[in-house]
Amino acid sequence: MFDAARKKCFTAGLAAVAFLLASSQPFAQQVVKIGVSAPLSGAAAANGKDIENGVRLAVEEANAQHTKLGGQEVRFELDSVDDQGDPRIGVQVAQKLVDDGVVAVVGYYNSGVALPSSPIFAKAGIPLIDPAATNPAITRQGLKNVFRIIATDAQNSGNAGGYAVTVTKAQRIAVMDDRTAFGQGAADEFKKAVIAAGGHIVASEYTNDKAVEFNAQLTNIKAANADLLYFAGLDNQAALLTRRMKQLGMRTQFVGSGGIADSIFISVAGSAAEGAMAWEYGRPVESLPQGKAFAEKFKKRFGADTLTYAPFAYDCAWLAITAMKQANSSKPEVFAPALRTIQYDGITGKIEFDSYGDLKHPTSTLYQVKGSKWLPVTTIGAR
Ligand code: ABU
Repeated sequence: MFDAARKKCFTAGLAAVAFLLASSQPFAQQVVKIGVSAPLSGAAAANGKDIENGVRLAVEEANAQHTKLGGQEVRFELDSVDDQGDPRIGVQVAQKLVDDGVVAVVGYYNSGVALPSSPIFAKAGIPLIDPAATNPAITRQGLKNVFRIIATDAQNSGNAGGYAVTVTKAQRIAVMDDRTAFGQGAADEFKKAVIAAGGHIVASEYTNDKAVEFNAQLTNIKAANADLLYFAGLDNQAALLTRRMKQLGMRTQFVGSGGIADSIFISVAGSAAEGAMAWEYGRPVESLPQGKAFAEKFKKRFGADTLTYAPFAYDCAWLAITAMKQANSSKPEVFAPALRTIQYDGITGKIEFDSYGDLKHPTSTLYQVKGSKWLPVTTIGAR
């Protein structure tokens, strides 16, 4: 009898504790979701993972700082989707992020995915911050709250075209692209800049982004006696192209557009990588004040070096979090205006936006492979 009473009392106590815990919910941490859309599977998965991990690191740091908004501690949560580098999937998973209640999104890797997906966030009033996709049109769609913290292809490939004529003094320039929204646009910007600088395009070729064989194009480029080939495509394909150029005994200087100067290119190209050049967005991160520390903490956290875009993705996430802190709110309609006027010292440099949401002071850097390493040659601002 005595035991039964004790048991009843114990059960009632448990119920009271459960009630207290439940009723304390209004004071629990508020969850703030930051979305990521990137290719986490398929050919570009390593670049997509790099972007995702950049954001993950920022989110973990912000949580360790016990960030408060509106007087209440918040917990940032990464909500990551795999857009597979496919525009159709990109649109579907963009809607999923909106439905999940993300307050800001870091994306994209592929310009071809960013272009049809970005209007979904604009319509929902959610800021999109782009760490890697560089087609100029992404920020020229008349959409509110689309930002990009990386030079556009008009800037990067524009710099490349001018430099090829005026500094490299290439006399006979060939261009090849992968027909993606990125590659074709970058090739066009390069050609415009070459012609504006008084240079000569002697061959204009294209492939598709899945191709692994380039005999027809390289035969034409060789026949045109080109002294420089500008390839607007991505790392893995660029590496296969340089291997084939070497097999064909071509002495044409290879110059890549953004998305090539990474360890994937070096490992796939092998000895054909030596001497290759590529124009990449921004300054060499390790030369920037916080770059070395970032590289060390990234390696410690993920056991691997960053590929190319993790520092940009990290800055995108911190930019969103900083705007929330400045506005003291995680509501997109409240903190988005802070993004438009923000002045932020990031891992990748000073971030400040023009009226389109692009960098006010973009830069790009020419790299060359020497001793199986990409080394910076020169950094220049936008034309
Ligand atoms: N900017 C290099 C990544 C590829 C793209 O923009 O589609």
